[in-house]
Amino acid sequence: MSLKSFYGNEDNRRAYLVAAALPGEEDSIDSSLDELEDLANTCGFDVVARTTQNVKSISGSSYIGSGKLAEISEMAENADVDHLIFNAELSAAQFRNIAKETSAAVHDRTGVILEIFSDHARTDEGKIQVELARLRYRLTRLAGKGTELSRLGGGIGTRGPGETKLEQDRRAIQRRMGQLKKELDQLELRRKHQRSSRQRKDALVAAVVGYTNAGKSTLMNKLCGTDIPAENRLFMTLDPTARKLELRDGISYVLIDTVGFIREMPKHLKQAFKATLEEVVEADLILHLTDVSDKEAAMHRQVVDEQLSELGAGATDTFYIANKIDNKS
Ligand SMILES: Nc1nc2c(ncn2[C@@H]2O[C@H](COP(=O)(O)OP(=O)(O)OP(=O)(O)O)[C@@H](O)[C@H]2O)c(=O)[nH]1
Ligand SMILES: [Mg+2]
Repeated sequence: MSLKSFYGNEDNRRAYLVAAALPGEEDSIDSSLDELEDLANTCGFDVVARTTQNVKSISGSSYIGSGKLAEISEMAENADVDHLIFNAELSAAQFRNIAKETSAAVHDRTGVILEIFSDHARTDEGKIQVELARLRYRLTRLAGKGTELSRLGGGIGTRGPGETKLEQDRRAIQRRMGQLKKELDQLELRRKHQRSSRQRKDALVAAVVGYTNAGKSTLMNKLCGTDIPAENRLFMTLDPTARKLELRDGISYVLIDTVGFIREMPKHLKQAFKATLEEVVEADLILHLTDVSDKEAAMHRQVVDEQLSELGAGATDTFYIANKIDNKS
């Protein structure tokens, strides 16, 4: 499904970004919002303003304080802004309570990332992985709703109004997820065969990894003559591409372009893209690219290292590559 059909054919894509900053986060919140704006732009939104509320703790019911929420909602209405994008993964309850307070459409960071992934998936495997992640995300939302409605029903033994429908929805989602997992298992087998035939060819497998937009596909295109789409947009690449590279030292390499990393990668995506990320775990070498012209380069590098360790690739021989050095001021 394209982004356009997901959001309907509406023309108004004007959006506000909304963040809560905990004590100690006041300084880093701007760069976090810069990234959210890049994500929103990639998703086709036109960000017109951002609001940050400094809070002692995140509100479990509405993420930010209810007074601030009412203020933002009124501002949005007056400025003809139809979308509020929150800089977090909202819980089911937060989502519902916020939606009650505003006429604007409510989005969270995870939802925006999932939409970008959905729009950029090209292969069968990529599409299935994204659909699985989106269904898991929907299921968490439904779970919250179900609990609330069954409480409305009066407790044990009685069914809440609409609960049956919710149960049906939940079961339908679970059925679809089961189907998708089976399909994914088949594709994973094929991927494993491809990997072992690559290993038999005596080539060194090098995975090109890095934060999203670091320049991985551009490097791969230059070195291997591939034609992977490379643009100044986040998560352009979801599906790995492998290509042979013969160097003058006589060693044969297979380079693999991979999906980018981001801080606080939604857990549903991590889970769904496990098979793809196996390519990185099984590689002989890691070429870790960092966009050194980005003011958050050090954080990007740390996030990627942490996520590689989490995947089990922390001990793989790694070459750190400073990219976009021409762009550094
Ligand atoms: N100035 C400059 N720009 C670069 C360099 N390498 C890549 N870019 C640009 O950076 C943007 C992102 O490049 P990609 O190759 O798509 O980056 P990626 O890491 O594959 O990104 P994702 O697949 O979205 O995670 C593109 O607009 C490239 O033209 C470089 O060395 N210098
Ligand atoms: Mg890429």
